[in-house]
Amino acid sequence: APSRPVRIDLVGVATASGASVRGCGMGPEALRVAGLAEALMDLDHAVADHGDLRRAQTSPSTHPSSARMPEERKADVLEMAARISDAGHAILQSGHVPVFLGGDHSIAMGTVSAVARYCLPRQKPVHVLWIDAHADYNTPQTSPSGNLHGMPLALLCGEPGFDEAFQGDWLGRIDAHNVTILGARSVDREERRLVQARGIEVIDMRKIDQIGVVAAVQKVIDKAKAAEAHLHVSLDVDSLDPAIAPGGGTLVPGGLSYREAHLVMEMLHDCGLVGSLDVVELNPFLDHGGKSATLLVDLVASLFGRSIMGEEPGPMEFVTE
Ligand code: EXY
Ligand code: MN
Ligand code: MN
Ligand code: MN
Repeated sequence: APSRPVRIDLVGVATASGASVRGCGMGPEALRVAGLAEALMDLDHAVADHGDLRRAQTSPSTHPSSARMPEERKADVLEMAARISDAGHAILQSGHVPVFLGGDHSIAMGTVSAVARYCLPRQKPVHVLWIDAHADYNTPQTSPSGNLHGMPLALLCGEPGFDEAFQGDWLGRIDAHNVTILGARSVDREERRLVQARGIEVIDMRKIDQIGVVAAVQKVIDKAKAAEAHLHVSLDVDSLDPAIAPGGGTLVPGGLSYREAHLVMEMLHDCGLVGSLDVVELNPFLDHGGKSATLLVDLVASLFGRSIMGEEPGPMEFVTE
């Protein structure tokens, strides 16, 4: 059992408006079917499921399409981000650990903004660990696709190029120096230029191959620990190798292996700094019999203290009061 059970609040965000492929709006339900709440309760945590944030009405025009950022989809993403930010902020205020179930990765505009709204006024720095095949650092100008799930980090880091419609709690909330991207292997040319110019730390797959996940994750942990930061983990299913996690709309070969991903989560648990989590981009329509959903549940369980021999590795110091 974990040395310190926490209260975990699950918030589903049933949307795919930031993606071009339909289906990740069903992600929250697949994670429930795969036993997410049960796995966490099995670790003695108290779990409350807040159900899903979703639009009251949907029209075909808000569904992903091949058109480049239609206004309806943009409005959809922004409305959802505002609702997520408020929901997440309330959860953090009540001292619970929010776990956001996507939904496409544009939901991180809202999730990270919630964390920043809560932590920064309390002089608590926020470090964002973005575990992803992609950098998600495009702007509307640099994006090859117009899809907003490829832009949330740029928006959060205050990158210019987003019009007035994007004003909100998320804009420029995060210092680029407090972001680490882990597992990247598909970064667009212009996007790469921005990421480098802002000094964002990218631990790409090549680096992981060279130094191993232990050294890679330890770098992040050391940085967050030195800053006494709240660590927000944003886990994109496509960080994982497509062979073990086929349930995503933007798969890239050469991702994290089963054991690498588990070790990342086990180390993150042991560091005791993680105070919030996103699990995004799971597309049950593309998954193979729940394989990716089940893997994600196991990874979340590892992050919250599941270990092979059940030993207690030390106190879990979750940052929420
Ligand atoms: N970089 C590409 C784009 O901006 O269109 C692909 C982005 C995919 C984003 C995903 C889920 O992390
Ligand atoms: Mn992503
Ligand atoms: Mn991705
Ligand atoms: Mn800085």
